[in-house]
Amino acid sequence: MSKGLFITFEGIDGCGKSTQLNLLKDEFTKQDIDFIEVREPGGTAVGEKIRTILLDKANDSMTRMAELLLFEAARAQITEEVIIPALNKGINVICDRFYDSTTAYQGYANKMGTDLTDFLNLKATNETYPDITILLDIDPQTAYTRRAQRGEEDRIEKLGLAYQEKVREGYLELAKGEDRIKVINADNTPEKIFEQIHSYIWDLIS
Ligand code: T5A
Repeated sequence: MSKGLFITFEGIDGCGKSTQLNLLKDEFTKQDIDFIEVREPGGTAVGEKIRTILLDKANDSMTRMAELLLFEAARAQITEEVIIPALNKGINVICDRFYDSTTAYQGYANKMGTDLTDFLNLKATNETYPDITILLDIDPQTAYTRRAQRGEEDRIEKLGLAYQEKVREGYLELAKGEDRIKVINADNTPEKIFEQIHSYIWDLIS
């Protein structure tokens, strides 16, 4: 049996990942393609508890190292409990964020260093790599305006536009060295963005 395809979505806060992920889910469902959807941090009972701690804005005293290790703990749990078993059964996995988020947010923007984040990412995932990563690139102000319509900000969103700019730079730097990362301009209509995602993913499926 061939392994499932591991597809991840990445980008700064409010870049439109969930919107595109939903369009992909609809398309997979229409075409009777087997998949599961997961998100990071979260996606397991343990992971959802860690997510609550990470995003709670009352936890503004959280150190950068504690934050990094909590993201990795949630990732270790979902990778072993959900992602690897699904891929081994031939089920495609669509994941809203994976270890590239840690590289961009903690490695680059929080300056923890990518040597450390690369090492922890590999350990937490038992070297499970995405087959394709869709990076939705957008300027932080546009993403902020979109997010603002939704209301309250979480602990990480509260770090502001300059922080999101560093995250964006981190992602773009990372994409330069990784063929699997497809950078897509997310300042477009959802339909136009999805056309490009569709073409990248169907190249792999067919
Ligand atoms: N994090 C996560 C780390 O720091 N390290 C890590 O290792 C990991 C895994 C997760 C937070 O944790 C951080 C990153 C995050 O700060 P989250 O709640 O999952 O928190 O946050 P996000 O992943 O950023 O999810 P959001 O829901 O905030 O944003 P999305 O999914 O990117 O955006 P979406 O699709 O919900 O769209 C946002 C708004 O824009 C509109 C939508 O309708 C919605 O209102 N929209 C568009 N409007 C116009 N044109 C388009 N093309 C649009 N697409 C969407």
